Amino acid sequence: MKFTQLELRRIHLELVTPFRTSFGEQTAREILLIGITSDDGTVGWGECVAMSEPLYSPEYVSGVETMITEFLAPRLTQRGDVIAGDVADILRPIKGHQMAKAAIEMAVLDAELRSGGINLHTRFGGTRDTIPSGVSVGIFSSIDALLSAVQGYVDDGYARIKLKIEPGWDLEPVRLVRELIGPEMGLQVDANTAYTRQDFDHLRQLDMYDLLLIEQPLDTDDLLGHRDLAAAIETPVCLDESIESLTQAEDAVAIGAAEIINIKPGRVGGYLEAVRIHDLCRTHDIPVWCGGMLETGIGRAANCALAALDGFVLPGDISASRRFYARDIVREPIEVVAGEVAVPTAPGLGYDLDAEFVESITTSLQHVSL
Ligand code: NPG
Repeated sequence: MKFTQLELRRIHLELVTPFRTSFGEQTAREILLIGITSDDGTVGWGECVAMSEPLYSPEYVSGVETMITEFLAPRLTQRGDVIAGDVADILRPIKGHQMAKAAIEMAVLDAELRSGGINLHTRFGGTRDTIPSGVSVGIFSSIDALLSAVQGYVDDGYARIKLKIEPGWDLEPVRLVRELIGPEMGLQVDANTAYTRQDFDHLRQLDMYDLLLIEQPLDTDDLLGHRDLAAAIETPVCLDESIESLTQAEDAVAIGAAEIINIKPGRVGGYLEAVRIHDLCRTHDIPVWCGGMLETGIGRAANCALAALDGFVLPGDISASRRFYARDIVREPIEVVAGEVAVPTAPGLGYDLDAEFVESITTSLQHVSL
């Protein structure tokens, strides 16, 4: 397709409740939406998962804006005709910046699918029409507050619980949540790199709570540490932050550092790389699941199509829109019914944008000619 314009639109959404992880607390989400317009007037949207500050990964919203306007958009212009399958190669000379690249590829993919009247779920070929929904539960200032939040999510019907942990907020919360939800319900923990190689004996104590996995306990670049931890504890070690590409996934699997992988399309440079990582993991019998980055209905819709692929054998962090937002920016917010989310089937990524609401929460807007 030939594209004529790129729109960079920053929106502000308040969270319904603060979300605290080992790297900080969020009470609102600044989200960069990328709109791309083709010469036939089709508009595709991408949602960038970068946060306002570089606390989860090096990328952040203002940096992504600069990256796109100064370096990525000109590469698209130079190329002329663009299809989604070529975007990663077109942008490859620019090092890193996976989230910025992913947002562009996502917008092109949406436009391409919309103009062909096809849905992402169909394009990916997922065999399920609904997917199990897991919820991510932040760190609380008291155990009582945690337990009451978890009970609320159990009542909402979620299929599994993920608890954010950090040193000082791990064994006791996990023990009490396991007691609350019973032995059958899926439970996993996410440390967002909060532990070190000195913590193996401590983390081994989590083995008694029958967790599905422990996610990213060690530093992003500590692959060997994760390999050693995987050998030292029974709880399966899952990588998130450490995996930014197919090559890194291959390496981590080869050395035994990733017994499970959390696939986040934004983190790995796009949905198409996410599918390639899924395919690799299937070949190696490595279970995968789809992570979440507090996406709006745009990202949630696309994540559903990805999570419908066969290798996604664990529930993803694809919760209801209202888990984080009182009002979503799409007309049909994601809902959880009996622990499952229906994979959207409208043309494109699968949602219908609520343009008026988006306009009302826009905090900045730039246009770049392509
Ligand atoms: O359900 O969208 C969701 C949130 C899931 O916990 C979640 N995401 O580390 O996986 C993570 C965490 C995160 C959120 C990371 C926002 C970075 C930004």
